[in-house]
Amino acid sequence: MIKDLAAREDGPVRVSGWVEKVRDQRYVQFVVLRDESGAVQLVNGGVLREADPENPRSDILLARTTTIAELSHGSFITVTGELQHNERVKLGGVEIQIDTIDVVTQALPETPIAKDSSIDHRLDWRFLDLRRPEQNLVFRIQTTFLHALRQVWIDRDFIEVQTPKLMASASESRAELFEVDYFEGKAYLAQSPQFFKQMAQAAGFGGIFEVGPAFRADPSFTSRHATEFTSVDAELSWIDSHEDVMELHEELIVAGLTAVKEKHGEQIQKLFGIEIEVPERPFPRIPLAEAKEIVKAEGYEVPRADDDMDPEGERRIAAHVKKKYGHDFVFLTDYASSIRPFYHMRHEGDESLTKSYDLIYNGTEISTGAQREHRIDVLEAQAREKGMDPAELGFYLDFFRYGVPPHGGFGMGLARVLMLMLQQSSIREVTYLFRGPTRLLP
Ligand code: AMO
Repeated sequence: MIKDLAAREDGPVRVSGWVEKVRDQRYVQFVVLRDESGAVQLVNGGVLREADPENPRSDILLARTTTIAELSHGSFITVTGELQHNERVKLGGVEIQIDTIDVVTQALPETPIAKDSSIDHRLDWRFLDLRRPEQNLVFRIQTTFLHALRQVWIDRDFIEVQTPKLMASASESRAELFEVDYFEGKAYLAQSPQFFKQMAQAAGFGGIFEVGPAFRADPSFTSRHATEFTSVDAELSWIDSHEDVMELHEELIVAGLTAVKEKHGEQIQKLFGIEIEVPERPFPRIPLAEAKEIVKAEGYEVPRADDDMDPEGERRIAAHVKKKYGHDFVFLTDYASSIRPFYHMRHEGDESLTKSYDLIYNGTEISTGAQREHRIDVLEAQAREKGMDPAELGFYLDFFRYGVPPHGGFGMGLARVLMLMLQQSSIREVTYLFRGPTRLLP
């Protein structure tokens, strides 16, 4: 790998990578070669522009000079040569004097995207866009983040599950449901593993987690919505309230951000110009009604008749929390039953509120979590109240007829976490292949 060259001694080397830049000067040619680990400067000191009968290596030198002169940006080449340490070389303090060069695949001469191309145009050419070092870093960070979360789950003895993405019913709002032909009938793409996470509780699995796709037929074009996204889900039994779910959630976030900072902090600083902040536990918790009062007192009235918080309200309460507690995260708790799904447990003594929360990171929602209603009669009543079809829900309701422990969990949008962590303008920048209402390609 190119990043390892600086640590090697001078001598013969063989490297492969993509041509990033060619400087073809009269007596010397330079090539910047990049692989996924870094870049190195290649030098051709033996430039020969026309045959020299006096020179026994004339053919070789001429061919090498021509090959380099014709290299297009993005071509993939393999080079052998002499590695030399040279302090004056800015790129890693080493260069390679080229001996042989093999053009493995020559790229078309015009690269279709540039750094300043629009996001939509870059997404058309996502494989080229992903060659940028900062894009490569995004997915290394994602790998590290998920690995750290998995470690927490494994340490807590959680089981990993893969739930089906073809379903016979909706689990969230019917408005965002993708319907597909399924032989003689219809199926729906899973909006969330919700029902199957809960099934694992009825099955006696205790703590479980899943990292998998979720689908939402959401026609919006905001910076934080996709029609397909990776959902990070967990569910656990024997909880007393949603507080236990929030504690697990905090532990995961702190572990994930600590690992990212330790492993990639320096690179993130270099390529994104930002410092990763690992939050202190516990994260602030504010009941939603109180959060609305706070933003109102600070001059913003949430324009929602339905008791929910709007994105501007989320930004404002996050700014308040940052100022008051120096914290990037806040749990907004106790959402109204009227705007939460039927499976959320309601507060004893105040049926109008649920034992639920949203987690806000740098001003945007990244997660929803809750204690679930496990008492079948209450659950059935709540489903009826929300106008759900009991015939479609029968299989789910059965989970609660044969003994099920109190349980709860959360779902978290992976791309949203990365977007907010790296201060990116859209989840499109941090999703491997974004899917939206007008994007099914590549
Ligand atoms: P919810 O619908 O709030 O809750 O989704 C959980 C989290 O998933 C992410 N998310 C999305 N990300 C990108 N594009 C979308 N269209 C999109 N929709 C949702 C968000 C959101 O916070 N079953 C519950 C979770 C639970 O209670 O366990 C659920 O799906 O980051």
